[in-house]
Amino acid sequence: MTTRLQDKWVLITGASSGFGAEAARAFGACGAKLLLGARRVDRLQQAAAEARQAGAAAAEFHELNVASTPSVEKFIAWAKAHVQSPTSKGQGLHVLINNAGGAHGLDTVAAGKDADWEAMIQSNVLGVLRVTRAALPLMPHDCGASIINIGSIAGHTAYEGGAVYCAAKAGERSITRALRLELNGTGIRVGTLDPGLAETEFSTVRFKGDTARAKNVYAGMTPLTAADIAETLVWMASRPAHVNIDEMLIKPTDQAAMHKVHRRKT
Ligand code: NDP
Ligand code: 8X3
Repeated sequence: MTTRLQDKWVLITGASSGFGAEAARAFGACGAKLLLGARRVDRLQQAAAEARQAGAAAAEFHELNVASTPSVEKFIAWAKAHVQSPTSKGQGLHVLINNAGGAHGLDTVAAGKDADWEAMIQSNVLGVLRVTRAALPLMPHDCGASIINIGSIAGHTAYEGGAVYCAAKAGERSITRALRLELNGTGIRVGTLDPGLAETEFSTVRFKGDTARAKNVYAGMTPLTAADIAETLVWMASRPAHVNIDEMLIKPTDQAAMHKVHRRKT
């Protein structure tokens, strides 16, 4: 029997754009109750409104910087007040999606910048650890709860200019694997969804606002969309409680491998 998401609390980090905002809509369409976090609160407000429009039973949002332990602790205290409120019937947090992250720069190691390296490790690695550590006590055992981390094809294959981002996503994969071992016996499912090229704000952030360069990443090919990822997240979280989707690599059909992308002449 599939796991029902109706009226279940779903926490999504990085819900202000891309995969996270679209996941809010997709879980909202299942009637879930959403807890959304990111640094841009105006964008969270928009994502929450769209999720309610899609059918969310609730869509709450709060500022979150996963690079800061105090910010994560404040955010999870806020989340706890929601999931343990008397009207919540003691359900707890049913789905945790560790999505916040991204790449900063495409410099070689020789030309790398400390600030970019630190931002990537902070959000993609330490952010996942901080949020998971704080949220775990809110998650019920033996009823199909899920932790789904967002990895990347970059965690499977290194590429020039991607040393730290690739290392960060490979780290996310190892964290996911270790956590699955640690939580064995609790009934909490642990998985990673690892996308290839997907057109979101990812490349604009990587290239520090250079939208022309960002657009060029997807030139002549059909990338994944945020909706593709959101739909897959809902599918993973709604499998029967005894089914754990460990690791899923999802790529555009035009991307046969990291370095093999078919591009049509435009
Ligand atoms: P976006 O740039 O559209 O979204 C990134 C999200 O992460 C934003 O909501 C941003 O919110 C949030 N975020 C970043 N840093 C922090 C932080 N320190 N604290 C809190 N929130 C943060 O890109 P995507 O939707 O594509 O990216 C989502 C995830 O998917 C990332 O982990 C990315 O690495 C991964 N990914 C992306 C792929 C792609 O090709 N697009 C492919 C594979 C994986 P805000 O700035 O408001 O804080
Ligand atoms: C994002 C995909 O190939 O740009 O994780 O690293 S890629």
